[in-house]
Amino acid sequence: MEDAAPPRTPEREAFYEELAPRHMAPLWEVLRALITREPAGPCVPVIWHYDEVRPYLMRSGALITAKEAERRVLILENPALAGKAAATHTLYAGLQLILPGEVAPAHRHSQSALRFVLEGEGAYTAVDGERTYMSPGDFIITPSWTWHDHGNDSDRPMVWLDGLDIPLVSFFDASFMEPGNAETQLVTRPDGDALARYGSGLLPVDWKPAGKTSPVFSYPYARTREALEQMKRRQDWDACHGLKLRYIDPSTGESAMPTMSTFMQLLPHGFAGASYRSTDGAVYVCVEGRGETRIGDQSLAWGPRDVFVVPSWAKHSHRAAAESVLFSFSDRTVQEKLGLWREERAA
Ligand code: 1HN
Repeated sequence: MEDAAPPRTPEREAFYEELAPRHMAPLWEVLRALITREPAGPCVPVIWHYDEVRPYLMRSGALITAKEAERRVLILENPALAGKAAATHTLYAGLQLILPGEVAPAHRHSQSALRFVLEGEGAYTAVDGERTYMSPGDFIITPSWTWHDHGNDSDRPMVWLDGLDIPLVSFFDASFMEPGNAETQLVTRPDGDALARYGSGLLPVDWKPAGKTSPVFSYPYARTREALEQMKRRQDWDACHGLKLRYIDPSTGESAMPTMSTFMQLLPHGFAGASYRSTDGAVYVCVEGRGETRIGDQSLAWGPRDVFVVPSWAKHSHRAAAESVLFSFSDRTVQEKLGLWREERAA
């Protein structure tokens, strides 16, 4: 295939003008833009430093209540996707604030959501009748079409990163939403119930999966960090990823959520990773440590609670100036199911 479109001639132009009102168009004029040799999406690398973002989040807290806002969130928009409520081509990210005594009322929607806790302790999110109390570094799931509300009974602000598959669901034009008829859903199960039943290497003997999302909806940081800590002892580092784990549905081994993959990785002190790229653009959060991620000719320097984006198919490498832990999420699981996912390591 030639790299340039065929030349336009007056005769061709006249023909195209006849096609337009008939809702037809010549493929050969757009073929190269449609079928690119490599991913060529608009998404660019970007970082939000928590120290810079936090004052704006707190100002939003003075401006509107969680109840009035329904969800008091500052959307993290990719600069190349301004106004589109997207951090990458397929993923939404935002920072949500809930102040002491506030409630974010119950609703449900087709979009799946993940929460990654950044600041505060002891606010809860309720999913399907069970409350999970949140601590920094916890990864919490709100599965598609489950009732969820949040509340902060603690005496400090609570902030978490929301990750949703909003752009993906919009692409399929498959969005449904329903407000709850009570602000807070009825608690029908004790805290920790799901983790005990499904997240301890055991399953209730006659249990059958009811949906496509992990029955464990809270993955506490203490457990994740302990796994990484134990694994460190073998000194078995991946050249690109350090030690990288994926969160799974323990009943299937699949991604914990059907539309988003989630990961936690540890980079040892002094790590200088090899270059890597994959077709899943990702949103990262630094949980601990400090370092930088080089993406093409840019360098994003990160520290705790900073959020950054690595676009699809962008060559990147991580460096860690101190032992560091990074959480990330992407659409990898969707691409894998569709046979589209690719990766490439530096030769
Ligand atoms: C949502 O339901 C939450 O439940 C957060 O906390 C962010 C962004 C768009 C649509 C729904 C939440 C959201 C959202």
